Amino acid sequence: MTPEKILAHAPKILRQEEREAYFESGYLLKERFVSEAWLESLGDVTGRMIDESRKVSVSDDKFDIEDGHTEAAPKLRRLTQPVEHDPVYWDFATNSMITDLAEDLLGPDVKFHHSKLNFKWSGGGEEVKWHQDIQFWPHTNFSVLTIGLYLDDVDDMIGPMGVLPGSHKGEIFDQYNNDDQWIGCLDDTDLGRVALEDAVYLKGPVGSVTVHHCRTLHGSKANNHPTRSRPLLLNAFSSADALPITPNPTPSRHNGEIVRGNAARHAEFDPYPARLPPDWSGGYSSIFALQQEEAQ
Ligand SMILES: O=C(O)CCC(=O)C(=O)O
Repeated sequence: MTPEKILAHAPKILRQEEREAYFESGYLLKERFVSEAWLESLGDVTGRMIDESRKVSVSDDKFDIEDGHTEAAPKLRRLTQPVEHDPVYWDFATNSMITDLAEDLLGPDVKFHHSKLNFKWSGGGEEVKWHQDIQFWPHTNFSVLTIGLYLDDVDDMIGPMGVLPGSHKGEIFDQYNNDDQWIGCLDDTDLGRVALEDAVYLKGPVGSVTVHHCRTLHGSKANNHPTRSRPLLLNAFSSADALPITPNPTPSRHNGEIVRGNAARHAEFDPYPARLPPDWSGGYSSIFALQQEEAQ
């Protein structure tokens, strides 16, 4: 759905200026946006997930673990598809203030794409290199976005989400290396052409929410804080009329579910000039493993 058509619908939770600012800059930060009640439920279930991960010694399709993860001292990179693992995560994605937020920025018909919980653990939690999302999951149009929720206070010390304002209106980069392997981020040559000095880092207390457009360049630094992790719960949605054109790299039973309004009767199309991702129909590891060029 185009920004003009979306803006013509009355907003549910944002001010009209905030919606316009999102379409102009490709990102939004809403501090203290999520209620205490949701934060408590999400905190409880996330604590249980971390405990469950103590039994894991190699990454699997649920837990993506860092080197040095042990039962006594877990070190998680990611909980993949939280919505598959506990109904609280699905309720939050589909029946909370972030669903209203998605509707305000995607229009009345909203489709769920996927979710993930990036922990960026204390004591070296990995950086996320600069990348755009749409090359991971190309759609017939660009009305696709990701909403992040900070499950703890986030400041510069623990690797906040960084975005490059306005980059959603620019180039869609090739996220392959010179050996033609997918790396899921810009290579050094492309990065050299990007004005990273203009990056904005989205910080805020627990409950703050970030939104980034599927073409916005974004990334985050390592977390070298000795004790504080940076759990960021991410949920991706699209307008119902944006249809995926490649297999979802992180399949779940909820992929493609309509969470607001109705299914689309027609697809809307924007030209998609970028290169397609590899064929992940047989499985995908994680952005961390791919960006670090770990053995697949
Ligand atoms: O965790 C972050 O800081 C960024 C996450 C991200 O961009 C991703 O997982 O695609």
